[in-house]
Amino acid sequence: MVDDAGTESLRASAMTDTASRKDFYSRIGARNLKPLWEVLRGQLTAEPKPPEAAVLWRYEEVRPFLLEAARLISVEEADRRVLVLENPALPGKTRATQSLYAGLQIVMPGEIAPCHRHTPTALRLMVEGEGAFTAVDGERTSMQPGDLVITRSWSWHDHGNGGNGPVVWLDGLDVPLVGFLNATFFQDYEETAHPLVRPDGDSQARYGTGILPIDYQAAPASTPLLNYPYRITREALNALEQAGDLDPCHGVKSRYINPVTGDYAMPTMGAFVQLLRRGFRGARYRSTDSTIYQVIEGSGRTILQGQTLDWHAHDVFVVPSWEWHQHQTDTESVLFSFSDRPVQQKLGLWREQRDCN
Ligand code: GTQ
Repeated sequence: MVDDAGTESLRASAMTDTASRKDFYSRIGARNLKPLWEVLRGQLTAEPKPPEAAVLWRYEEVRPFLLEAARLISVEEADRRVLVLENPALPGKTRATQSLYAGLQIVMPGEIAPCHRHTPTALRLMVEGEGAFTAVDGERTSMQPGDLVITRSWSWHDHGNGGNGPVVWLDGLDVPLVGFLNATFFQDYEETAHPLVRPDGDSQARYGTGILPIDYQAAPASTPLLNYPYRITREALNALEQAGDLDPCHGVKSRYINPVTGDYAMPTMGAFVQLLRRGFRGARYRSTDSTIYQVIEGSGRTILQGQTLDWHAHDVFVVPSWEWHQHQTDTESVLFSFSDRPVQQKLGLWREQRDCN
């Protein structure tokens, strides 16, 4: 329908415009050129628009699948027997968030996940079982539930289980980030296990007690400590809680550090742990680092925009970048979490906002 002559001519010129623009785009496209004005606002968004979704994996549901996987495939064949926690909004991308990977790894009694190394950094948060160990560059560390174990970039590592039942831990790796930077290298070791060249507990004694060997000079990008035992972390959280060091959004929250430099334990992934007392009702908070949480102890919920994630011990969940959220607990709870915060902070990008002071 034509209302009047003016409108008709406007429409005609808009149509010609569209046609001639399309023609223009296709001619420049052939020369690998694109018009920025068609995409500018989609890329320079007013605020972060993360592609990942908030999501929760119930450990109770995943555990039987891990045991089934252990019957289905040997560790020799699988190399790493892991169920990847893939964000449903990033199908086929094998990642929990845009920048980080998470998975649950199961090792059965007597098995050894063979030795290899890669430029992506890995963290393990022990979930269940007794007798697990990781060896990093020839130093073994035994893993108890709640321990954080670090595998720095390009270090040889194999995992084993010297106990009588299955062991499961959460793997967190910066594979997507390192892949984005095209800096991925991977190498298998010629043997299943690296020879042990240092005694168990060596890195703890050297770097993890508040004293350093007198001539130690290195300022390594990743912590030289292999293991952050939960026994020690939990005691510290308790003491801080007793001291009344409570944040309205985070309860008692600390970050894992490289004891030599005071920086984050890993250059690409920030790891955090927080204690939320029973009946905690957190104030709303958001930050630009999409975060993967693992519930070490307790139960509660995280309320996001438009949905609530109910969590119990060992569940894993994702809070996307810049999404308002608040934590609440039913019982006293400890949450482990990790994100790409160190990278954002080094680049001057990280932001946070809170509904409290
Ligand atoms: O244990 O080295 O979940 O290389 C993914 C890749 C674990 C590991 C993963 C790996 C590992």
